[in-house]
Amino acid sequence: MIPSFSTAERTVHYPSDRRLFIGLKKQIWYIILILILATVGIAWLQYLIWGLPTDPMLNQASVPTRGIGFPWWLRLSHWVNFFFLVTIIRSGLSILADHPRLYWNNGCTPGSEWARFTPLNIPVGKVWTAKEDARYISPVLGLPGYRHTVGLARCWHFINIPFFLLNGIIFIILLFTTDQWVKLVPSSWRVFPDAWAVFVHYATLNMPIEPNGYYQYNALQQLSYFAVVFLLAPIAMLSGMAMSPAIENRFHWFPKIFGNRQGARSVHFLVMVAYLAFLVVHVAMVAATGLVRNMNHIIHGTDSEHNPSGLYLGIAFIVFMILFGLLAHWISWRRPRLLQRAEELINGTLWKLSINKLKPQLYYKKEDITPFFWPNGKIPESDEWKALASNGFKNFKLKVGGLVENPGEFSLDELKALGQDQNITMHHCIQGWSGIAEWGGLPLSKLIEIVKPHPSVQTVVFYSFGEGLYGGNYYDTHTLDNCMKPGALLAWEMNYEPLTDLYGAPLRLRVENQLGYKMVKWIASIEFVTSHTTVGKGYGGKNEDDEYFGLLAST
Ligand SMILES: Nc1nc2c(c(=O)[nH]1)N[C@H]1C(S)=C(S)[C@@H](COP(=O)(O)O)O[C@H]1N2
Ligand SMILES: [Mo]
Repeated sequence: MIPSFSTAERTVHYPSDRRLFIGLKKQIWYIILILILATVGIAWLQYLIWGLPTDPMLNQASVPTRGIGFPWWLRLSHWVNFFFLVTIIRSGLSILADHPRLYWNNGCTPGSEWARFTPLNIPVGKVWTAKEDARYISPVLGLPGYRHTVGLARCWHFINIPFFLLNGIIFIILLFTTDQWVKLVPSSWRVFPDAWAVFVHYATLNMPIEPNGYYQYNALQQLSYFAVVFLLAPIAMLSGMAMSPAIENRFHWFPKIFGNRQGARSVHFLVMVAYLAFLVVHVAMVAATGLVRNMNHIIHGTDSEHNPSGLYLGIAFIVFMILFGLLAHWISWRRPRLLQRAEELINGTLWKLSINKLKPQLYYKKEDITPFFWPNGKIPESDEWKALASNGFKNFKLKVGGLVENPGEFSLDELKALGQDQNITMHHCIQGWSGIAEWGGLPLSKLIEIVKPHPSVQTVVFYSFGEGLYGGNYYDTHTLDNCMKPGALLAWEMNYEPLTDLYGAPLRLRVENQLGYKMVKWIASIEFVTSHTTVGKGYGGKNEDDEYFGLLAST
């Protein structure tokens, strides 16, 4: 089922260099080593010196009478959760591959990453864009896989999230309105020493007495299930939200929960690793501690040791997941617009009603400016732009038109005479990197005031001199409303210097509650229209048209 790529797509999505590479900083290996020594190592020491601790099950007086069994809602939400988790993780891997580096610093300085999934060092003395840095990931692992498929991967990731969340909320409500919480929530601090005792058993390969999961879990099992529900899920959500430009710009403190925005991205990744580790151990333990009985628990809700139908149905569910994976692959490559439209309907609507309403606040200081700022996009190759660039854009005139009372053409000097703001803000690229820079330029609100758009205008289109990834003019659109928000600028200055060619000279856009792809560089003209659907292919921008990015870029 290889998708039918055009030649241009093929070079992007299916490059000749498809090496898989996982590289961790030396310090990370030390941390992993210390973690192993502090758990398995100490367990062995304890075992060899003092012998096995008492199995907590031996101290147990009676079998619990509450929280027994596996009611239908619990079984259902378990499998629904598994389904969404797999889809979210697979699409998350595709997103990760688009900027295959993880950092703890906001500027994503090359070389400072603690983990990287690319064998390439960033070449010096040559422009290396974030898009060139994207890596291939097999479509067996990633959804949709291949290279630079972040648009479709985000569709899958985000469409699933509201349902994943809803399933979790229903589960928690039912957990606490029934007896079932008793089984999952530890009721005494004893759970910690007991869990350790169980761990020492496992780690030294002395299998402890397993309670029948129908009635209760062992202490370690209870603690890990509890952590998956009450720690991993909330941390995944919070770290995910902390990456949203709309949220980061409004609530400066929010990403600080994780140190900073890249800390949030790193934690988001580590949560995924924790989920995967849990999944592997969980499945192994289910198999090792009475597969048939355990499968009957979670499929039928019965405690039968002999009837294998629970196991068969469980396997059938895995087959269903694989078939769904194939369907998802087919949809991704044969019906991508369907996916894009579904994402806009579900998530676009949600963002429009919530975080997109937030107004950015300007709070970064000069000392926050990051030493590095990834470049992206193709420098214009048109003769027109080259001629303008060759004499410092003295002959440049920004054309502003469309449904306005006062259309006009403005030279850089004329624009500068209209006003200038200087803002220090964080840039969030859809690929995952960020950077903080100062931007100086004309507030869009001032320009809008002067040209006076017609009341029917909802959308502002920014056309570039440059081309998109697959050719054709780069452009993007913004709602008039977002253009009026604090920080929205037509910038001619970056870090107190005139904008350089690489970063978008003569003019580039800043709309701070949106992702980077909305911030058109090398702006040639601006048009006021009633709707984005009348421009280009009608999806709201060059990346929206060709790469299935979202119309709203608040997350
Ligand atoms: N004309 C044009 N503008 C563009 C792009 C592009 O490819 N062409 N890429 C966008 C993307 S994806 C990002 S992240 C930012 C990158 O800006 P930077 O090069 O200053 O980091 O520019 C945006 N503006
Ligand atoms: Mo980007």
